[in-house]
Amino acid sequence: MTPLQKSEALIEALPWLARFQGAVVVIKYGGNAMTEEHLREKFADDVVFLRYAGLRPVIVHGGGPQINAALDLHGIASHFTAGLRVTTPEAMQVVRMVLVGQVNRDVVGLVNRHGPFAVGLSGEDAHLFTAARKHAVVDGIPVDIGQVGEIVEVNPGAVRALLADGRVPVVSSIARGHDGQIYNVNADTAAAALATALGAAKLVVLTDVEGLYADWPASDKVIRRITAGELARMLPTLSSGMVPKMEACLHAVQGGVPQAHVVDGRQPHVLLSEIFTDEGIGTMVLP
Ligand code: X2W
Repeated sequence: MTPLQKSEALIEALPWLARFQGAVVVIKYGGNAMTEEHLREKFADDVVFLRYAGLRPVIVHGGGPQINAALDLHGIASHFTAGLRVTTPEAMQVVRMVLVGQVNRDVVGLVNRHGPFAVGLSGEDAHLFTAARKHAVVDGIPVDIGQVGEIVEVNPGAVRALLADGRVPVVSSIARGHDGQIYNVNADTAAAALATALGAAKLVVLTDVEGLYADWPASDKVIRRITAGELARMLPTLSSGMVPKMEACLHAVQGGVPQAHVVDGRQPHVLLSEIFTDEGIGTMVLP
């Protein structure tokens, strides 16, 4: 790239810098998007870039594959129903240990290579997420999926305080219940609930697919833009892994977040491409 081309690439970001100055952007960092070391570092670089550019990024992380590996080591099998982990009390201990004790620490550490920005918290902290037991229904039949939670209340005070202090909150998707139990919450769902409660300008879900496919598996054509209404009609036809991600985007937009995106975390610097370029990337959900 010539110096002029570099300058032009920077100046393309100007309208977006102006538009998102001070804006809260909730980023869901999926476990599938964090498997490669060089991509992890680029993700953290992007987050710190956003922070220096005057946005207020908040990370909600997943860790599905990391939980699977740990459950394996403990000799516990992994089962999913409708995209959600069937969470027995013994699995719950592993889920919490991996998300809060391992993945959260890793993400905080990556961001903090750049300075004292990231502060990790579990959804249990300061009543950030309160959940009730989720009752799953598959083909009209109720299915017991254990300690999986549905968020019923978000208290974003601790996150707001960290943002006001210039920090980057890094949140694990564990919730407390009014009943004294702890709950495993799908991280896409948790990110959407937090984006809504914070009045975020954007929700960006980083995953390991290019976006929402128009006609999977017949074609790999990605839908660039979709309205909440169109998405709601499409939801029942989606594959189970895609459902929590697209539901999260739908709920965030229905909850007042102006735009929600599903982007491919396997692409380097995908976060910057999404926020600062005219073309955008992945699938955008609009009201
Ligand atoms: C998820 C929480 C982690 C998650 C789980 O136990 O795998 C439920 O399914 P990814 O990497 O974003 O998939 N919880 C209830 O969502 O991680």
